[in-house]
Amino acid sequence: MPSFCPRLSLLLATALTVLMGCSDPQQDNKQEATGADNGVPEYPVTWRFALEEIEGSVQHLYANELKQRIESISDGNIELDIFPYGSLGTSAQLTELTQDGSVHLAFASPGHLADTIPEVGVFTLHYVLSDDSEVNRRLLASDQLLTLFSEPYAERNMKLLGFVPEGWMVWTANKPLRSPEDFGGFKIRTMTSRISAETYRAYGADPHPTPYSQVYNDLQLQRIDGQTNPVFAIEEMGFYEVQSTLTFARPAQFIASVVSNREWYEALPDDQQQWLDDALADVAPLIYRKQAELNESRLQQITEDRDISLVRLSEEERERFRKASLGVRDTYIENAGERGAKILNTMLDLISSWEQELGRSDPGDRD
Ligand code: 6CS
Repeated sequence: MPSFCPRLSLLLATALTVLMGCSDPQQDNKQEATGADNGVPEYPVTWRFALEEIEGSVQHLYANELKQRIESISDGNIELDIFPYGSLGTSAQLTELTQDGSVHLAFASPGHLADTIPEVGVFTLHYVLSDDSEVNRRLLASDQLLTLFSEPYAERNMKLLGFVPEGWMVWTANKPLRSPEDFGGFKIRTMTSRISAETYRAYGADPHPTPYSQVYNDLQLQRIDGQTNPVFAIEEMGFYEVQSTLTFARPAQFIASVVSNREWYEALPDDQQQWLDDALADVAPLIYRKQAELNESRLQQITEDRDISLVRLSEEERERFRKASLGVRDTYIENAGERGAKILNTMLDLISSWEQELGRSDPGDRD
């Protein structure tokens, strides 16, 4: 398993120098990436897309699909340059690079982003999403939800381009985690926002918010007892090599947002904006299927590679966690205010009405 930290800062410094040059990065990058000097685009132009995950991940799959489509829809006029995790910086740094226009497109996960945009912390809350994957698909694609989020992103100079589900969060540890009591004093690595830590404090755990690149070493050196991520990530980051048990409690899905620099997006010539919108719309339905396939095949790889325990919680066990998690919704609303409350309530209403409409909430139909 590679360790990203030491080379990360050196690479980051080098990459930033290359990306930003010596003059005004925002002005230079806008002009360079729209190709619009004196209003006339000089093709091809290159857009930079920064990922929070390594090659082979869901985000990398998504970026490759987007690259294929944007390059074909634009007839080769747009080129997409993909920067996997480790080549530019941590999630928080990628958000800064997007805000200042050094990268044009990026992934921004709510678990890291919620200190900057408290409203997105809703995706770190447990037992909000449906057990029904079709309901969640509708929710994440709904215009109503995207509209509610567009202002909070815009206020931080980002344009929200869509939400991407990456699979259920799974707990890894050296023991089964069947009840909130099992979390008592348990040192769990969480993503870096305060609300991500609160979610586990509610179970009595001792949260350690850290960047993704540090998790493997912290597990190996037993500075933490466990962590949580979707299966594909547990495999590709090697976490399963240093943990004995995977507990499936389906508390939340890992949801990432795809963002761009807001000013850059708004300054794009109409045809470029249309190409981007069309390419994003093409990739959205595809990634639902691809992430599910990837999570499934990676679980098989893990079990073939190691004799690891898989623990699947019963509905009664999940219900105890759900009850213990409810107080964190109040903390979320305290942080995210009225807008956050509206987002949470809209999500709960939409989920409940689609669950009723589809009438498919039995566990057999779940992801
Ligand atoms: O746990 C994390 O920090 C990371 N997990 C995934 C699956 N993607 C990016 C994120 O930074």
